[in-house]
Amino acid sequence: MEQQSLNLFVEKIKAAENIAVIAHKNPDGDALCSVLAMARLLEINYDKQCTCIYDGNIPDNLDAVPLRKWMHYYAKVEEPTKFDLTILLDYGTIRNIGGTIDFIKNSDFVIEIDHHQNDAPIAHMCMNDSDAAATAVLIYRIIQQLGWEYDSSVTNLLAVAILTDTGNFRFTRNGEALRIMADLVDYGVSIRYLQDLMNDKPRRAVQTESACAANAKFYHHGRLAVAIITHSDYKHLDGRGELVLSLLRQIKGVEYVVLLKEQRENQIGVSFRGRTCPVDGVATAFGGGGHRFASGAVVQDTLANVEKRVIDAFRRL
Ligand SMILES: [Mn+2]
Repeated sequence: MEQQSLNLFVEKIKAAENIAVIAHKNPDGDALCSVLAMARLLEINYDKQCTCIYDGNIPDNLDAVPLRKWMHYYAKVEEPTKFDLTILLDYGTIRNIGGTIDFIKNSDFVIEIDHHQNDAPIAHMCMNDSDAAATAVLIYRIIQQLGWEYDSSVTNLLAVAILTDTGNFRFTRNGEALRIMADLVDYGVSIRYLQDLMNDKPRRAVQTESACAANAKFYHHGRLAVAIITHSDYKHLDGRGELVLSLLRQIKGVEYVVLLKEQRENQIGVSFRGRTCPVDGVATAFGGGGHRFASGAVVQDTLANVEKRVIDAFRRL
């Protein structure tokens, strides 16, 4: 992190009367836990009470993370509605922001801290690095550079963020996330405890997701697995349906996994996963984005059409 940016960051925090902390819509582990960790860090180090705001749904398996109750659904935020400073974390692109966009637009100053590839950042100041395995990694760098104090909620939150965004370290491309996790474990974090905390989903969610995996179809000599969650089952899905994706990824010969989620009529959420081949290009072709091996898009079309288009897109890969 550039010292100049960090100095301005601290200056803005100190001067702000009210601060919002926001991440992408339908927060995953990194988005949710980075928001909560940042809010707690500003409380510990600067005595600031931040407003943590989200849009969409928070997965059930993240219900027990520390400080979860600090998250406010955007439509229910009453006071304040105008912020001196917004810290925007782990959002990717403006398309992923959702209903919190007005808070961001109305803020006097916006600072973003993100590890997504993003050609059009929207903040006044960016502390981005797409080589970081998670946004929580960037927060840990800030803690170290600024010598911030932290506590066990912060370390547990950062650990959950890193575990979820790296797929339990499967997606790391360098040792940084592992070195940070080593520090967190030395501090007292128990990975087993955190895994148990996340493996505590409603029965219906696990059964819906395993049935969805069981009904998947396979194309292109078994290299592509396509699973579908229809609208009536969508409410039982936990977050993005990571269980479906992880089950199908375990099948011999499957290189790509695609999960189609009928969020509403003619609006299909698509999750792409690549085992060893990248899927960021195909997500971009569908108007989405994300990471090299884990990406997604939201497509306005019928379920049947999106299914056809997906099968066709992978014909050439
Ligand atoms: Mn992330």
